[in-house]
Amino acid sequence: MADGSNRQTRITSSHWGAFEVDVEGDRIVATRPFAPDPAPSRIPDILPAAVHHRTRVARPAIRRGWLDRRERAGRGAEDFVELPWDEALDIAAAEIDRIRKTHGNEAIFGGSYGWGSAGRFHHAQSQVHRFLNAVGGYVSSFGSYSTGCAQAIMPHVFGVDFLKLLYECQDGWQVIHDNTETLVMFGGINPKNSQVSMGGVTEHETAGWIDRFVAKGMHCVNIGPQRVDAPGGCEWLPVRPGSDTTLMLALAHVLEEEGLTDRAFLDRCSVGFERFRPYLMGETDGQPKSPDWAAPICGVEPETIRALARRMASTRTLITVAWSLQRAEHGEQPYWMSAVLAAMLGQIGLPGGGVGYGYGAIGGVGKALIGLRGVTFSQFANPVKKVIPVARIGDMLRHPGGPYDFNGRRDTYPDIRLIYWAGGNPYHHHQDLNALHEAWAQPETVIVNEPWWTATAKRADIVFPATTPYEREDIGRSPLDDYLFHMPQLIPPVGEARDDYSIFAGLAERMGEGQVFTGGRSAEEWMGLLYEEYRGFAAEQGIEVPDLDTLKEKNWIKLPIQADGPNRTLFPPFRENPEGAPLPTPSGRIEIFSETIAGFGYDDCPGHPVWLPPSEWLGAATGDAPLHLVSPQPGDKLHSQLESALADVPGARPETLVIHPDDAAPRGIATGDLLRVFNARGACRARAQVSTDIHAGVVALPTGAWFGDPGGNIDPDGNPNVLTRDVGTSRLGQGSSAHTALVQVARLEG
Ligand SMILES: Nc1nc2c(c(=O)[nH]1)N[C@H]1C(S)=C(S)[C@@H](COP(=O)(O)OP(=O)(O)OC[C@H]3O[C@@H](n4cnc5c(=O)[nH]c(N)nc54)[C@H](O)[C@@H]3O)O[C@H]1N2
Ligand SMILES: Nc1nc2c(c(=O)[nH]1)N[C@H]1C(S)=C(S)[C@@H](COP(=O)(O)OP(=O)(O)OC[C@H]3O[C@@H](n4cnc5c(=O)[nH]c(N)nc54)[C@H](O)[C@@H]3O)O[C@H]1N2
Ligand SMILES: [Mo]
Repeated sequence: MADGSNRQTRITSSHWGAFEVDVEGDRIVATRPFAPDPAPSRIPDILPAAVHHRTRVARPAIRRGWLDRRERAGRGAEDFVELPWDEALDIAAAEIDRIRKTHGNEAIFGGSYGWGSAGRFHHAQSQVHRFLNAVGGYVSSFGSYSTGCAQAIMPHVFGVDFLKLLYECQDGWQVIHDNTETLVMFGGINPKNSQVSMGGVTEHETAGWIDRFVAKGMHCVNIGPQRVDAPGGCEWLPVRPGSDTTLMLALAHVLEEEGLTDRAFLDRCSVGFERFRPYLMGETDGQPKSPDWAAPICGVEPETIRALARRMASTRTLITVAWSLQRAEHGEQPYWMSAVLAAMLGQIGLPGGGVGYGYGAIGGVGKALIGLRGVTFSQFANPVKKVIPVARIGDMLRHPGGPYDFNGRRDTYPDIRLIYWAGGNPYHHHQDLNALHEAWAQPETVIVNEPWWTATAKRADIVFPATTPYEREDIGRSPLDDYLFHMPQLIPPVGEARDDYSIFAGLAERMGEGQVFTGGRSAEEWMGLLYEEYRGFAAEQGIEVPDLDTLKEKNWIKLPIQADGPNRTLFPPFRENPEGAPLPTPSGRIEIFSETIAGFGYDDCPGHPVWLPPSEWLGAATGDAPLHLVSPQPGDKLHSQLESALADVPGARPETLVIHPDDAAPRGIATGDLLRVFNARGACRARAQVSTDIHAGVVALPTGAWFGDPGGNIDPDGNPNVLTRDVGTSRLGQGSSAHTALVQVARLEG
């Protein structure tokens, strides 16, 4: 659409939703909300500044010490030499070839975790995996920083893949609205987080639904360290981070003591309650898990716990659990215990009852949609079978050949000589970044495709400038969303940036696998082919999707895939007939006690849920580190993306740390003060925001500030991962324990 000037306006899609983009010449000049979105995200506001930012990688670049002497030392501290594409690709291809021939493909780490960009063809992870498979394979990773621990524990409990549970077996918002009377939200349901969804969320509806729940009189309780984790109108029950399992146990104890447990449901639909009950009642360890026991641990009064338990037993109750609870040491326990509590309430399988995970974590959870196969680019099979739990990359680099346990198997870490990263930022996402920086010196070579000079790009040896989605054409589609987009190329590539596809095609060709990687097709040809395939799948399900030319013309369509009524795929039929429609667990029922897990013999994850205090929490606070740090997702962006432009806004950095007046006053801290946040692992700056919306003793610093340059003893912009601990959740889940950290805070003078 032209408006007389040379300004063009188009719609595109992103992880944070669709938006209008104004383009003048080769520049993005403005963005505006997409009209059909009832609650558009403001994240795109910063896009024009970010896309054309001085921190864009302009040309292929190779670190000087590596180029001259293949020197490993100096990553992150040395300057780069810019080279023409052909030369840089020659060097990288020869190096990958050398590593695979000398050490085998098991020496290449291509886990390459990260969100990259929305858009189905130019999905960076698919591209890097396809390339590495075409040249012999790579060490991959299992799970995610989002839900790695849950993905390990929950299949033992309900039998199904955790993501399938979320997306296909949980009630949609309408069913909750129509049936739930009490909504008990551990970790809240935060509309800030539901701004984003992998691959996009077009109609942001989470906030609207919670408002409707409150308006209709549903009792909504936000249980967590921060009031702001749920919208206004919800009751806030402050708890100390890491202690939710004790509150859940105490709720279960009240049910048992007051005869409120649904024994008939437990008998028909679960196994192992008789093994769990003696622990709950204190027969095995002399300690009943009563409200009086839990109160000083979690910070909730015994009478409040009793009243909540009675309310949960006497009304249609849905327990929801945020993903943050399992991104913490022993994160398996609150996840498993919430399922046990829901089973004791006996409402699993009833509309609007039972338990659900990750509502609000991303915008797609709760949208009731008919499952439709997506647009996917084949990654081929990986000839290398080595897989590490994704958040154990630091351990892998520190302990080549070292043993570790994971979900019942014992394995050894590979000896990694080359890391290839595309579409992620480990110097954003990993814990204990100072330790990662040390471990990062281990491989011989690090190659990164990135649009921006992130902390990860700066710690690479070879950096290839990648395009952003606005500089190439793509298809936008998420299985958790009911829109389909043609994402037009809006501007030419910035600098000399190339698409990941073209970068990998160039490398594959030099390694003799060009034909395998590209199949002889251009990106445009692939898109046409994959789109036709997708149309075919949709047609098989009776859903008509226009041809690509029509979609290009329309820019976007809404798909007729809204599901109505309760989701009946798993729990309702099981509840109706546990013998006829068993769960895919070993017993066919909900596993309150798991023989499988007990058989692993892990003291950090025994056969039924238990309270295991984390190594760092308020119960273990010290004089040096007396405050619990939670590091939630940032409200104004997605992870570390677009950060360099946000950081330009005067006063925006360092990041804001929320602190309770009781903790601020003795330290002489007022809102706006510059702070030093520190512990034995590191230190960063932050800007104080004193607020009663946080539990005393807890501080919150969002993720996403770019990790600074090495050598400094304080991270200037406030990246919380200089403070967090790099340990697995347990030997079972080995997920990230980002939310388990104690810190000290002081005013920074001068
Ligand atoms: N302390 C703490 N740490 C956490 C968490 C926490 O709660 N607390 N949460 C964790 C979670 S759940 C997650 S998911 C992770 C997120 O961690 P990441 O997903 O690694 O973070 P992003 O900033 O989204 O990184 C994506 C990178 O891809 C780049 N990119 C974008 N488009 C393209 C493209 O087309 N091609 C290429 N080659 N690159 C592209 C972006 O510029 C960006 O640098 O962080 C984790 N870290
Ligand atoms: N705007 C925006 N939205 C995002 C993202 C983003 O980067 N930006 N990232 C997306 C991604 S990748 C993911 S995985 C999801 C993550 O979704 P979540 O894991 O649910 O999100 P977090 O922000 O880590 O944590 C939510 C809240 O949990 C609370 N919390 C922390 N520890 C505890 C605890 O022990 N007990 C209780 N009860 N509460 C606790 C904190 O107060 C925190 O604000 O968010 C997604 N949404
Ligand atoms: Mo995530």
